[in-house]
Amino acid sequence: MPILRSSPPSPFGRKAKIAAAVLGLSDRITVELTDTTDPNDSIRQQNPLGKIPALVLDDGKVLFDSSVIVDYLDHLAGGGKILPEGEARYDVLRLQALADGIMDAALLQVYEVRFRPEDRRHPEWLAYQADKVARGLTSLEADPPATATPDRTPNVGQIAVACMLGYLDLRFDGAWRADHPELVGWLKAFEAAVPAYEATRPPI
Ligand SMILES: N[C@@H](CCC(=O)N[C@@H](CS)C(=O)NCC(=O)O)C(=O)O
Repeated sequence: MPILRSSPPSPFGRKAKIAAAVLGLSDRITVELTDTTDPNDSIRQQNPLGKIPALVLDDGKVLFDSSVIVDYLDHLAGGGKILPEGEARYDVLRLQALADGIMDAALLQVYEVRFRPEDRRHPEWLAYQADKVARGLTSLEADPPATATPDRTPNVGQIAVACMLGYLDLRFDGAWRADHPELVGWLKAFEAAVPAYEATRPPI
């Protein structure tokens, strides 16, 4: 059975877990806790980048990053379910890239604070990353993704946006909510339509 290396707070790992759930694959994947900061954790052998998520297949091959994993899960489920074929695929991949990029910029801010002593932090660098998050949210607020509904499997773009907003809730106290009413409503609909979102909510 494939093993998903992840950790509850990881928004990228959450993407893979929600993708597996909406594709009906959760029972076919084991989730194994990973500590990326522990040099003895086998993640560094499995993924040379030492990042999660990583999906260890039965033959020992390891897939990363999250965009590759969700593509593979879609393939396992028959294809075309969370990643449409044809022209629409590129809208979904673009949306995923935007949400992933916002998560990257948010994560870099968290790491700057977590890994650097206070006197060596770089405020301009933090502001540079914060601007990426702000611009990304502004563009999504102006042109929100399609609303998720219970009768349609969400695509990887929608899943990534939900995980990104969830990460901003977790690590930035949901400050985004004040200025992005469209996205607040969008996430509410996603939560109602996709039970896996609540099931994968990271502990505070
Ligand atoms: N582009 C990667 C990003 C993955 C990522 O940044 N994961 C974080 C946890 S959410 C991580 O493993 N950080 C540890 C590190 O950067 O060493 C993906 O989509 O999987």
